[in-house]
Amino acid sequence: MTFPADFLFGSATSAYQIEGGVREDGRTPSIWDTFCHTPGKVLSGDHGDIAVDHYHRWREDVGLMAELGLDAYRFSVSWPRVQPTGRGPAVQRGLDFYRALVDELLERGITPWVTLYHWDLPQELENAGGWPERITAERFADYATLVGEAVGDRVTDWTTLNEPWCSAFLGYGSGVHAPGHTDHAAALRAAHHLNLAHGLGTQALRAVLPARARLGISLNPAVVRASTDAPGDLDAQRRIDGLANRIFEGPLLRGAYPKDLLADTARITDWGFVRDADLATIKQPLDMLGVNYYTPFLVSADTESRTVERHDGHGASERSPWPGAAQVAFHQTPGPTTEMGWTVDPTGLYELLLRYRREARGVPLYITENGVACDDKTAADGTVHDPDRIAYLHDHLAVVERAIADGVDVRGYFLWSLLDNFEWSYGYSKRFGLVYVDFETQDRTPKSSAAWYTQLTRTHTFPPAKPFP
Ligand code: IFM
Repeated sequence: MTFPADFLFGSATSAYQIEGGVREDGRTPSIWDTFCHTPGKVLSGDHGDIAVDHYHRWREDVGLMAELGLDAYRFSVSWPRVQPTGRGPAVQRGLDFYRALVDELLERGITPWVTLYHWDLPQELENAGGWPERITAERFADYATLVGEAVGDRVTDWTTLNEPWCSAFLGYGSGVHAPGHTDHAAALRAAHHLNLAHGLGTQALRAVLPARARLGISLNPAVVRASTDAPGDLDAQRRIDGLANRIFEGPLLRGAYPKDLLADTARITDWGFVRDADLATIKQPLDMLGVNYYTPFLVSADTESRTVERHDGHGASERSPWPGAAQVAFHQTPGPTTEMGWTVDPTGLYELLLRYRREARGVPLYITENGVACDDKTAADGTVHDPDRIAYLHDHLAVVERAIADGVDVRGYFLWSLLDNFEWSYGYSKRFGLVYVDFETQDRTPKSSAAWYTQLTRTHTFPPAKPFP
């Protein structure tokens, strides 16, 4: 077999991107509802009010997962659905949705992986200051307890946060994500309070979950490459590595923020919001680490002061998401690109797996997101043929296989995403799904990549694939 018999093949989604039903059963607005309904924030004025109607079609969707032969399904819980104001008791109807989903998954032999936070902060908590404020991390721990008590008897695998970098730096730095603020000091405060939320949330979960529970976090670490070996370019690489990676790895894995990061950002903040006990709280033992990977970054020193339009491939903004890095320029990495404009480069995933073998010694790794947006079209016979996605998946999974052969403890892969869905500030213009969704009728059609992935999940051996064009 190419992959070990117990290697987990799954797929992932997130609540706001698929559920819809935003005003049902007591759910209140999250920051993404507010952001989407603010003119000019999301392409074409798109929003997640209906999304792909998973809130009503979840049973059919679990049926699709079973047909695809998925071992596991990673989904996120909508905080404003289960605790609408972000404080106080849970709304049982909201929790019932997730209880039923978990039961159906287990019934079909699919292991549920719960993510507590994938960016949909209750608006009321944002009104009280949001992630730049410590209280939000404390609220998160209460919310974690509610979800842990509701499904902890049936869910073993938990991640606290998905991609806290995006919440902090796209949400409060460049403003291309909700809540749309452009304040670098607030972004750094948010990063710390997200780290703290992970620590407090992990403690809260451990207090209510059985001992078998496995807890972790999903990061979107950046593979940062310097355009030359010149000292200025290497310094740009170091700076972005600090802001993208070590700002999370430092406290999570070593219980300290990197000194160079503190120095790089000293003009923006004195980091006085970090209290003595916080770092020990954040450094909780991890049962697994989730790695999300799409594309590498290429950086150089930039001596010209100019508006950078492409900071990170997450959307254009006049404000960089990178505090204290005005002198860093981002360049397009050579190679073919996806519909997101992201360069296809599987070697970056291999580098990350080696990085975490070293940095997170002894912690099992899972790829909790990897996938590709393609220009998928329905053919006259109703099928959707997506050879480019097959090529992308093949090439990325091939490096996972290589890493395993090289002794890296990688135990699973969650393909982003199960369904075409709401791609944040790009609205419905980008399709990442294994399953094509007609956004008018909500009809679901598995693409040819779904058949390819099914064969892989069943045989643990690569079916044929053409190279990425
Ligand atoms: O759709 C997103 C997901 O919500 C977080 N990680 C990246 C994906 C593709 O942009």
